[in-house]
Amino acid sequence: MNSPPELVEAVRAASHVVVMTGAGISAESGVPTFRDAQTGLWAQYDPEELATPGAFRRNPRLVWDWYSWRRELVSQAEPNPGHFALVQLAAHIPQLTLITQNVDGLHQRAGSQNVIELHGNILRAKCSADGRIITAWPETSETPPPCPECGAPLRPDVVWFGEALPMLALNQAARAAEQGDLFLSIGTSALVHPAASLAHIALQRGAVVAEINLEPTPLTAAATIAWHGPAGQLLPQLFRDAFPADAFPE
Ligand code: BJW
Repeated sequence: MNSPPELVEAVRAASHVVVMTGAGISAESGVPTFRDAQTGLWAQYDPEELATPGAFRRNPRLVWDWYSWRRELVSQAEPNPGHFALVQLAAHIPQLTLITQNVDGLHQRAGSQNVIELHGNILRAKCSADGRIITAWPETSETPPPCPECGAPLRPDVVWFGEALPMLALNQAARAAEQGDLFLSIGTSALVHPAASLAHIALQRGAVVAEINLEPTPLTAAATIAWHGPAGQLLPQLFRDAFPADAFPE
């Protein structure tokens, strides 16, 4: 299945591509999405009990253990052809800004650089008292483990519902959305704000907005181009169609 010709043209013509990814790009690495009906995390777990500041206040042990389970899953996952295709794309376009809602670090492990993480990273923790970022913590009998600096409970360094996104990351992402000439929304249900607003900022600024996702989303009707299928297949195909001379044979 070939890429939509207008998307191939837009990729070749672009001087600044802005890519925003969501959980769907890591699905083929075995990392569960959130909202897919059968396999998404929210089909099995209640976000109100696990992914809000109130949940952590009420039951820090439950929340820490759930994130430890997910951290383990992510540690065992490997980047897939979708992640790698974005690394190749970045090498063929004058400027590519990669924004992700994912907390799994798989883009970086694939080789992408300067990834803007809007919702944090599950492999890091932070102090629940002062927000200090902690990248390594000793295993102790306490759950959650205490902050090595002040002893307050650690929490995962992710953005829960009702929390502000990291200001620097959000500002960088918004600026890129304003400046790019092609915006790719990949593997996201386009439901969670402010991340979902970035595609609309790009549209308002006249960029071509292309959705690459397994299924239609609230963005589909507004997008310039919508291409539905698994990102791990569509992104390598897009790279092959846009830059055939540099693509590895299938
Ligand atoms: C594939 C595929 C394959 C599958 N290939 N595709 C405006 C309007 C309405 C509400 C709000 C608004 N502004 C703010 C809100 C509230 C809220 C919100 O957006 N709620 C909506 C749900 C209604 N937003 C917030 O609370 C945000 N904070 C905020 O706004 O703060 C304001 C504030 C300012 C100042 C001070 C204080 C506060 C924070 C949002 C944080 C989101 N956190 C989570 C958890 C992160 C940690 C963790 O991992 O546990 O982030 S929730 C979850 O959703 C996670 C994701 O990053 C995020 C987005 O999900 P994503 O990536 O789109 O995944 P899915 O599962 O939804 O979709 C996957 C898609 O992939 C599907 O479409 C599949 O079809 C597809 N797919 N396989 C291609 N192989």
